[in-house]
Order: sequence, then structure tokens, then C-alpha cells
Amino acid sequence: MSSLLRISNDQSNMLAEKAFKMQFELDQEMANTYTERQRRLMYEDILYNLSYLDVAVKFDDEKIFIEYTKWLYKLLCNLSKSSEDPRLQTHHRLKEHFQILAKVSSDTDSADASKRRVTIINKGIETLGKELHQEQAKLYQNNDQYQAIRKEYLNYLIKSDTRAAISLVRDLSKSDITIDDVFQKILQEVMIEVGDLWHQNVMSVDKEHYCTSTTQTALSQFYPIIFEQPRNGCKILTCCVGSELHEMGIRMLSDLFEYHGWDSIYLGAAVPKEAILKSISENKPDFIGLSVTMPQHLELCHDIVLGIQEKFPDLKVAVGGRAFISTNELWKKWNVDISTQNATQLIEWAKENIVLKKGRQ
Ligand code: B12
Repeated sequence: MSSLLRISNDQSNMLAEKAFKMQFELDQEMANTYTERQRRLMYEDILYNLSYLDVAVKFDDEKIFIEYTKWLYKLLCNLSKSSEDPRLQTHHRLKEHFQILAKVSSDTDSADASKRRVTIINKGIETLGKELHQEQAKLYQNNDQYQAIRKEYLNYLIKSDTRAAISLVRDLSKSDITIDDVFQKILQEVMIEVGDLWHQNVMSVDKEHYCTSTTQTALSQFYPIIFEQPRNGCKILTCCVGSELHEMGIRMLSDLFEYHGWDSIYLGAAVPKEAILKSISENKPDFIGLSVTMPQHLELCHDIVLGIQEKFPDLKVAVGGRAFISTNELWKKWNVDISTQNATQLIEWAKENIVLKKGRQ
């Protein structure tokens, strides 16, 4: 799970080692049968679980760990090859694992941090109980007016029919559906469905990568229209932080700002703090948008926000992306100007709070 993500630190390595040892002490069958590879993967998985716990503890936001627990439970149920009821078996194994994490967490660093860690793990255990008794959610589906178009586009992707997929989107660019809707209510929704198919172990990694790259190509069909709109004199700079590779959302957001008259400077995935600050100095934007999908990058995002606020106190800052949606409105504690769940809402906010105000100066 952690292959494309850098996650470990000294503290989590120490906890992972203790949990790893305890897991084998408690399960002799596992100790006797696990291969070297299985042991390595298990160690990586423990680190991965701890990385979510770390962020939840750091920001005192239990929702981060609760959402992760739901996601992990579903992932493991779908991967289970057990002859027993996979839901019951996954519940049992994960609960046992979380109890081990609670045990190894209870005698480390400060008493306060240990207490918070154990409280959050217990919320995870509570969540597992609820998930077991809840009907497993079906594949994500939205029944709005674009359902048939999404289905057609996804079917082309599943069949690897690039030509038909791109041709469908090219036709959409000539239709009366707004670009905001094509991006967010069609392509974004299909990508969520693609993620769900991967999560349910129905779609392979190569296919998921293909869906992403084809959708990037589809987005580029709109560039002739996007870059021909009248300018409003405002500039936005956008990027992903840390080792965040999920850049399609912030790319869409930047393109939609450009379409709505802004000059956009999109720095892409995984941009280091110093590079962001340098680019702000050079480009002097009116607005900056930082995107985070994986919660592990929230801490760095906060650090970058603090750096921007210190060096450029007048610059308006927005944060957003999937990671923020899995928190209890964490952005409100950061003293940033705004966070929204999609690009259209941000563009409306920016019109009111930046474009119109600049025009009146
Ligand atoms: C494509 C994809 C990838 C691609 C990304 C390629 C790229 N060029 O972007 C690759 C293959 C790299 C990838 C890797 C991984 N992925 Co991935 N990925 C996805 C997928 C399928 C789609 C993402 C996407 O493009 N969505 C569409 C865009 C348009 O939506 P969006 O990003 O949410 O953006 C919108 C809003 O959030 C908002 N927004 C975004 N940024 C900002 C910024 C501001 C300021 C504001 C206001 C708003 C805002 O506006 C956007 C437009 O409306 C998602 C599924 C999902 N549900 O999203 C999984 C998903 C996010 N990935 C997941 C995982 C687990 C991973 C990996 C850890 C897998 C691994 N084994 O390595 C790695 C981690 C990589 C890393 N270091 O970051 C999980 C995360 C689960 C979790 N527990 O958090 C998901 C949810 C899949 C799933 N259903 O399980 N992934």
C-alpha cells in the first residue's frame, strides 16, 4: 500500500518494530508460516497504518483515522481469500492488530501523546464494529443527468479504447455542457469510480494508470477553449505538496481558473516548500492553491502555509483536495482564507473576494 508514499520516521519505526514482534508472539501459526516477503509487506503495512495514526494525533483529528479504518477494512475484505466470512475474519484480524498498536503506543513518548494515540486507536476499533454490522457500500454511483455519459466513457476506458474515449470527450467540448461540469461532474466522477474499482480489487494497477493518463489527455482537448477566454487581471499559482502525486484535481482546478479569466501557474505534483516560496516571489500571484490527497502530506502542507503567511502576509491562501475532506474541517484551524470541495466553489469565492476587490482598487 505504501509503495508510492514516503511515510516512516524514527518514532513510527520504533512502534512498528514493537508491533511487528508482538504480532508474531501472539500468533504462532503466523510466526511458523510467514515467508520473508510476507514479513516485509506486513512491516510496511504496520508503518502505513501508523502514518495515518500519526497525522490524526498530530492534528488531534480522529476523523482522519476513522475514515482510514473504513477504507482499510473495505480494502482487506475485498482482498481476503479466506474460506471464512471475509468480513468477520477481517474484522477480527484488524481489531487484534489495532489492539496491538494500542498496547505498543501506551508506553512511548509523553503520557499525553500516548493517551491521545490510544484514544484514537479505540475510535478505530469502534469504527470496525460499526462497519461489520453495516451493509457493505456498493460501488460508488451518482445518478445525476450525466450518468449515461460517465458510463459510456468508463466503458471505453475499461476496454482500453483510447480513440473512442477521447472522441467522446471531444464531442463534449463542442456540446452545451459547461467545462466545469465536464471536468467535475463527468471526468472527476469517473476517476472516483476508477479508484473504487481498484479499491474493490476489480481493476488492476496498470488499468488504473491507463484511465488516469487517458483522462489527462481528455482534459487537454479543452486547452484551445480554456486559453482563449478574456483575462480578468488576476493570477493564481497552484501545486501539490510533499511527495503528493495526485495532481489531476489541482490541474483541473488551475485549468478552470484559467477558463474563468485568471492567469494560472500550475507547478504540478510534489513541489518542495522552498520551490513554492521562490515561485511566489518571482510570479507575484494574487492567490495560491495547495492540494493534498493523502493525509500524510497534511503536516508539510501546514508548514508551507505557515511559511507563506510569514513571507507573504497579504497573499490569499486556499487549501483543498481529498485529504481535507477526510478531516473535521482542519483548514479552519490553520488560519487560511478558504477551502472548498471543488474548483467551481473556489472560483466563485475568488471572484467575490479577490477579482471584484482588485477591480475596485
Ligand atoms: C489517479 C489516482 C492515482 C494516480 C495519480 C496520478 C495523477 N497524475 O494525478 C497515482 C497512480 C499516482 C496514484 C497513487 C496512489 N494512490 Co491514488 N488515486 C487515484 C484516483 C483513482 C483518482 C484521483 C483523481 O484524479 N481524482 C479526480 C480529481 C479531479 O479529484 P480530486 O483530486 O479530489 O480534486 C478535486 C477536489 O478534491 C478539489 N481540490 C483538489 N485540490 C484542491 C486544492 C484546493 C486549494 C481546493 C480548494 C480544492 C481542491 O477540486 C478538484 C476538482 O473538483 C483516486 C480515487 C479518488 N477517489 O479520488 C485514488 C486514491 C486517491 N489513491 C489512493 C491510494 C491508496 C494511492 C497510493 C497510496 C497507492 C499505492 N499503493 O501506492 C498512491 C499514493 C501516491 C502519492 N504519493 O501521492 C486512495 C487513497 C485512499 C486513502 N486512504 O486515503 C484512493 C482514494 C483510491 C481508493 N479508492 O482507494 N493514485
